[in-house]
Amino acid sequence: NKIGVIFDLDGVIVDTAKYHFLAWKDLADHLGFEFTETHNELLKGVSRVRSLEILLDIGKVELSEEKKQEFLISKNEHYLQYIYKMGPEEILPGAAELLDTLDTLGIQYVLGSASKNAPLILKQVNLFDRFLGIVDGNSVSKAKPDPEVFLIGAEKLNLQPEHCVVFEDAIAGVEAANRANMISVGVGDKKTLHESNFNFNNLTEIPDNFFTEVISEKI
Ligand code: G16
Ligand code: MG
Repeated sequence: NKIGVIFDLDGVIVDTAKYHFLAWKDLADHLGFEFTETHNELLKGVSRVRSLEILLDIGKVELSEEKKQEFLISKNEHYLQYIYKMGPEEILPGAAELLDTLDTLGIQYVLGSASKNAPLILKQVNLFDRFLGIVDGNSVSKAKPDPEVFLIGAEKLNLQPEHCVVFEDAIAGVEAANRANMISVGVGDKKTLHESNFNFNNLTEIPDNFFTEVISEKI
């Protein structure tokens, strides 16, 4: 029973949500309304365009298409200032060890992220070359919770969806994995991610026999 793994990026491999927050908050300040960390939760795993729409809803602000495009560009430029300062020390606990384990077991893995900056971020933390493939916000036409991003991931792994294990921190991502007929592993709060097939607070909690026994028994 050959299996493969698909990793989400933000919230699983690195925490870029804190940089998205700073850049979105700056835009909200500019537009004259409050944008909190609680609001920021709503943007996790959501595409850039959709994030702006949610932000504008929060501030009850209406903008022309032209203005929206302008702010999408300036937000991303601001966000990238933080990304360029990232290094391998920002890899989340357990992530590098998990990739080592998969290498040892001969299990292949790809990235399945909503971010259009995913290749750059992986390069910043020196993980780019380790992934068999990258499916990101540039490769999909439908954002999570649509399963497209993970189904393309399965193609890259050359595996049936049922043989793919998805690590996700966002509700939309868990839903996308479930809709793709994959095994979903929620990383983070169990109550929030209750739809996932398995759940861990972080990647250090994954038991040694997870791939060799737990997952293989499920498929
Ligand atoms: C990430 C973040 C989202 C962000 C999205 C798009 O998704 O969680 O908050 O809006 O990427 O990012 P960008 O503006 O870089 O294209 P993921 O799927 O890696 O968790
Ligand atoms: Mg995520």
